[in-house]
Amino acid sequence: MIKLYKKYLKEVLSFMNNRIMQKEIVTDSLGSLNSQIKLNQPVKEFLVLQQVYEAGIKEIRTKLEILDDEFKIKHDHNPIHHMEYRLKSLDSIVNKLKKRNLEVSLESMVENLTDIAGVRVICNYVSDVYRIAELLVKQSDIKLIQKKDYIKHPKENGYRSLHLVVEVPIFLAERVQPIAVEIQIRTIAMDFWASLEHHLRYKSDSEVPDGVRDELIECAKTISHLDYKMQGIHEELNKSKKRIKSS
Ligand code: 0O2
Repeated sequence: MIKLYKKYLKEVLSFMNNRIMQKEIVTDSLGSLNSQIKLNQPVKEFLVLQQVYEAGIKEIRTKLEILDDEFKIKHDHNPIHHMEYRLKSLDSIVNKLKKRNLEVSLESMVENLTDIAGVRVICNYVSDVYRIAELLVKQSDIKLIQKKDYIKHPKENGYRSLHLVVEVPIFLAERVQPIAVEIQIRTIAMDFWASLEHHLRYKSDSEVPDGVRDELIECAKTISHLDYKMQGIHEELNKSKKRIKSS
């Protein structure tokens, strides 16, 4: 399988990475690629699957946008600040399967990896994180597969975020395919920390020194404190708005 991939890996990867950078992901990639290079079957199958995962992202994205719009109309507040999306690249899929000593095949990828389609939802306040998660998960066509609450139970390094893996049905021409989508929901402040921590970790070739690790944990605590303080201010403002309206 790897041998077959290797033959076309370079073309496919550069094509896909370009598309992902343009945030268009892989819509009509099959058509464009077919005209550029002669595809072999595994690559074609991979791209077909990529399109289904892309559809999973679109479904979740639309559902979240609808919830955000409705919330704005009803409560004069957008819980979502912004969203980011990504499809896992072919090389990170292969690396992850190898790292877990799993077979490198399309079947194994579908069966074992739940983060091929990823959506990151950046919310304004901590309460928005839970509200959005609850509203999404209770929809009748959404199946919750996994929930990791790193806000209530932060990781040792200070990482905070709510992680969900949900399954959403994709209606194709001849079948309905349930697709797993990983959703990371966190506040702007938590995202600020996670982005910098990720950058620092990947930039340093050596292990992160203990002192730096402790400082990062301290920063995460400060940020969390700030999050709850901002939420308090937001709630106070809401109350005073309501008081003014009713007087
Ligand atoms: P990428 O490129 O970000 O997608 P699993 O994904 O299930 O094999 P794990 O660690 O059990 O592995 O899953 P978990 O805890 O749900 O974390 C998955 C993703 O959360 C990671 O994806 C990161 O995006 C993010 N994440 C988890 N822990 C940290 C952390 O300590 N710091 C930061 N900055 N991000 C974190 P990947 O797989 O790393 O890759």
